[in-house]
Amino acid sequence: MQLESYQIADHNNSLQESHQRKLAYWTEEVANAETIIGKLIDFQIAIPSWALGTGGTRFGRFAGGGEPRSLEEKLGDIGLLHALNQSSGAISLHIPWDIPTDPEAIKQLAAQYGIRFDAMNSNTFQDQPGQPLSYKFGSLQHVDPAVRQQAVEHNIEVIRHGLALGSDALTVWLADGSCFPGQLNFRKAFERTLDSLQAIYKALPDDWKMLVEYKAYEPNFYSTTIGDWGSSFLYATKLGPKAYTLVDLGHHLPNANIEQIVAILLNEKKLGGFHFNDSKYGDDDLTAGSVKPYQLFLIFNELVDGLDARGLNHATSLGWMIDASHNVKDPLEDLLQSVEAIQLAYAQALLVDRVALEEAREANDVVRAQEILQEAFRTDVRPLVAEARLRAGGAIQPLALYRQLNVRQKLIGERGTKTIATGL
Ligand code: AFD
Ligand code: MN
Ligand code: MN
Repeated sequence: MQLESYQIADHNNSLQESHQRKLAYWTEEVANAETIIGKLIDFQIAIPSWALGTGGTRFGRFAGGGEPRSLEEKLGDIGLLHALNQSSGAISLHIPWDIPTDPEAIKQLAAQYGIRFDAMNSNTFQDQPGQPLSYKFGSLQHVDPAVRQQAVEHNIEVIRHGLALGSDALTVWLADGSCFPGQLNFRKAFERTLDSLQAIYKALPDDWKMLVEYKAYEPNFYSTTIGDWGSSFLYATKLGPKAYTLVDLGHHLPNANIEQIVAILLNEKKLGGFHFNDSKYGDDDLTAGSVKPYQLFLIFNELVDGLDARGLNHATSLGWMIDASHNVKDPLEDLLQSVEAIQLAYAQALLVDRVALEEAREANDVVRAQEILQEAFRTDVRPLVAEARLRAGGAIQPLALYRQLNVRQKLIGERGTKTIATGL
């Protein structure tokens, strides 16, 4: 299904008056409103191909209907999102779930929707049909060099697919680790993983980035070989200048201070990318900003501060991606909510009075510092984000329009109720 521009225009016309009323405060009262709107227009958030179907848990999966059955249909879904919000102009593919049969045709289709190819993801956490050796006991860390070699070659193949599509980054997330004390020699597992990563790094084109994702636990429950930002940072440092750490918000132990981790990695020039989601307990993959919006704001506060301190472009210096999918929402509605939550946190971070904040810090004025942050966080920036969408050609209220147009019903009509998205 394709959205027609008149549908967006009609929707925007019907909301124009109340939108302008809300926006008036900004244009009259806030000096940097125009700058913020410009930055919001530039800020694109990549959609992972695996978030377009119902995620499920290990206890079950409740498919919602009309899910994309192919890479072409996944691009179609992101095309819909992007038409609605003009902020989802990138896709992150997972190999082998998304191997394009005709890369040129896929590239053209993506271009029609205004979508580019963000980081490519390799998969050595599952065995694929016909695969000679198993990853049951790990991939890049495996005790058997033949398994490690197979996993290295897979990653190199992922780079090749990415090159054909115009991507410029490889994300490596490993399930490698151990389930029981005594199972693994930690030192050897670390060294073997480094060795394997080095072999992949050698095949990385000069203008590519390698993003090393860490995760505290699951599917291994005793140890994870790249389990925290420290080990990811070590690998990224040992690998070289093209390797960076990727922060997935759900991959920390409870109560970790993610904003501090982000600040330090960015300052050390080793922060490469982000996977946005939210969680209550662990890798819950919930909608960004749904549980801890203040934490999301604090993270963006450090991102804006750190990027500005190094004179970096907010939109292009890091890889921005959502990594969320679960059982109980329409995946497209969920993604619209996540993108909006990310934009709100970003806009609020842009509002922070950084000069005043620094002064408060220098004076040890703790109360004032908190007031400055919360002043920004408690400001309703929704009209600004809507205005950015409007100017870029999107809808003032993407979610409302999605529902008005019965998009999901139409997708079910086209694809059927019992479709399964390729992937997990
Ligand atoms: C994992 C990681 C990740 C990986 C994905 C696969 O967050 O980035 O690619 O799930 O579904 O938990
Ligand atoms: Mn992730
Ligand atoms: Mn995850």
